[in-house]
Amino acid sequence: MQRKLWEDEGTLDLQDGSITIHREYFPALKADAYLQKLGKIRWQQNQIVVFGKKHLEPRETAWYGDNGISYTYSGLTHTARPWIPILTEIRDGITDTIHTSFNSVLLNRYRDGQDGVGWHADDELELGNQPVIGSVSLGQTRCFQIRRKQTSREAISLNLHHGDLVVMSGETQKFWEHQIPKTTQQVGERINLTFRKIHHE
Ligand SMILES: O=C(O)CCC(=O)C(=O)O
Repeated sequence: MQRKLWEDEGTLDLQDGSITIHREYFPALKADAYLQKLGKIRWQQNQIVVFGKKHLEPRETAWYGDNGISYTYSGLTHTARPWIPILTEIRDGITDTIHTSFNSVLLNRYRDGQDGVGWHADDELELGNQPVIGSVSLGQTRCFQIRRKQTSREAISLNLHHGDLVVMSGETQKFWEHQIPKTTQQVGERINLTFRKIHHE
């Protein structure tokens, strides 16, 4: 059930979490150039196991980061490829803006409306206690939904546009989950980058 469509810029105060949206963080021409370049990296569509059954993820992904960084979700361990200049440029800009450092980035490529990501929280142990996640949207506008874990089925929807930056912080991953639902609307490619800090013991 859709409760609210958030189209503004600024911070969505979740009480036990915080999501800040920087609209057009990258101006259109810059965002166009990033989209074009990132379309050409080596994308892969992984097979995941959900409730014992194998599925292809409904999107393509790529994972980059510092040497030795790996990340496990949905039964898959991803080993980071070494940073490439376009990703360090984007990473360093976000770090300057929000004063948070990142050692990895997970990229998602939604080829059309049939690609998406289901309800989840980025709450894996290796992300630490109150992870700060910087998430860049490039390409087609898609709806990003959040809802409180367990207690409510109501979702807050945010349309994420070309060049927007979303920062999730505080207890967001502990108490909230998010998704990019599939859509029957005609939408083209969207690339999302989520910058993260992985802690390896
Ligand atoms: O594509 C998005 O905006 C969200 C991606 C996401 O939820 C994730 O990488 O964990």
